[in-house]
Amino acid sequence: AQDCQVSNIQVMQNFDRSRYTGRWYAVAKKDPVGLFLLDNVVAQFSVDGSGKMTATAQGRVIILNNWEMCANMFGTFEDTPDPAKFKMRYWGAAAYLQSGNDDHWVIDTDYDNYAIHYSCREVDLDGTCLDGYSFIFSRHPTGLRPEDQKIVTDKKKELCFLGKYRRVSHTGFCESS
Ligand code: FEN
Repeated sequence: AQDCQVSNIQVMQNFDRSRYTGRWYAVAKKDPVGLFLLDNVVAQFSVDGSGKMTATAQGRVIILNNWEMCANMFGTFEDTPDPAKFKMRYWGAAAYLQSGNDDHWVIDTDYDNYAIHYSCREVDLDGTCLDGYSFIFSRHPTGLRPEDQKIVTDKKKELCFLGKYRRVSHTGFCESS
């Protein structure tokens, strides 16, 4: 399936949200149009007593007057009939951070090393994604294991985002907050 139709994108089969919990380091991202997180992106997923998934994310942003800040973001997830597809409501701890409602799809993960996330915000008239974002996550702050790199490259192709990702640097900027 590489026709770039959003409706044909394959997601993780039998997604297990409890195995997905914990800390994930963004190692690469494809940005959406508009405001986003620059780098130092770390996400933390949880599942509460009733099974609902929530998450936090941190990342560096530069606000007005070139002020560097660490953005603390929160997300709550609404289930859909597909266990790997969610609707995510998100907002920031600070008022200047944008909030919104995005699709949140888990494309592939082995739970222990890598995860590939995808969100299309706007589907074009031809069924391809006009505006979307995607994160490649690793359990390891040092990056992906060599054996996971081919899997990730193949999935980037399937998402039609190959060549649109940038490496996410981790400099420790958000580690004190
Ligand atoms: C995700 C998974 C874990 C939970 C969450 C995730 C998504 C985070 C998003 C962040 C958006 C950030 C924005 C920043 C912003 C998928 C990692 C929640 C979608 C919108 C600025 C920059 C400059 C400025 C004001 C605001 O608002 N940044 O002057």
